[in-house]
Amino acid sequence: MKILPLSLFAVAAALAFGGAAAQTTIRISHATPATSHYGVGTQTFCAEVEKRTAGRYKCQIQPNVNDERASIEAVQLGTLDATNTSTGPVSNFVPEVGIVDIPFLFRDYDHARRVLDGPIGQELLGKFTAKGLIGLAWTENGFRHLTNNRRAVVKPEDVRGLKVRTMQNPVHIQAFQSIGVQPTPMAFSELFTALQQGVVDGQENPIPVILSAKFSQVQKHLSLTGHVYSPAVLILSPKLWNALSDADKAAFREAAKIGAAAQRKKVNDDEASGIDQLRKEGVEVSKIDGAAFRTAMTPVFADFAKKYGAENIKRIQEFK
Ligand code: EAX
Repeated sequence: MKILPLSLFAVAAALAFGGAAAQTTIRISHATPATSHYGVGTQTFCAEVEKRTAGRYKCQIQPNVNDERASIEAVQLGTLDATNTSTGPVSNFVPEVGIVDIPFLFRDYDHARRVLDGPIGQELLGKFTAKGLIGLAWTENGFRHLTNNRRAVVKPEDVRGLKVRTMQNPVHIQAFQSIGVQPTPMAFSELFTALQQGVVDGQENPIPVILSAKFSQVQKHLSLTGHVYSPAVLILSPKLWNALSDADKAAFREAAKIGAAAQRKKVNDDEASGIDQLRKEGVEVSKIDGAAFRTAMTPVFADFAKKYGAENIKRIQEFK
């Protein structure tokens, strides 16, 4: 028997069953549990896609697929249709995106969200296309904070010599090195065990991730460093995107915006209740001297300005 490509098979099946519209299942991954901010955002996106295409598209969501770099690769290859991922590994694929990973670039959530939803964010999404990826919308991971098992970190000196897992992100690695941290880049999938076994002393992630990954079981200290905003992005494979009609493309874009809003709301909620929750789970929480951390990173900012353009950085900082 000749094996039909899946899409032809779907059409043939639809015709055989009286011409009902074919249904396509989108396989979409995210790194954290289904109940986390990524889960909420992805489920909302999927429900909206299904609704706005009258059920012609629906999702099969894969939570806990926690090697984000591998997911992006799979989307690029077309073996996975979509992923909702932090920008952690993204600049390895789309170098220009590294600019949004610069520490202390965004003042607060409002600033970050407005930049990403405005012209700068849309220009950056446009850069994905040449790399065989469709950047559909900015979702959100959140401001990252440092946890570790050695000591309460308050001042930049306190991080010297700490072995900290970072994402596979060149900007983060360089920034941490500049203040004396020993960065150990690894996939999120390896992190819990690495913390448990003491392979690294600490890690840094937004409150929603620290909560949903249950890091309180393996980390003693949380410092509210908020050292960098961690954007996330909904990425589609061109294979899926190019098969969509213009109307369906508009439906997907709208669905992605609604998904992003739901994900951001979950980040807000987790931020509001999460620190108390972590305290209850036995984590010691310290506030930090933010200005001192920013000053300690001054030399590395000059490097980032060279790499990404001082003007481009200023444009983000001054965006109203
Ligand atoms: O996107 O790898 C990370 O630390 C990410 O923040 C996490 O997987 C969620």
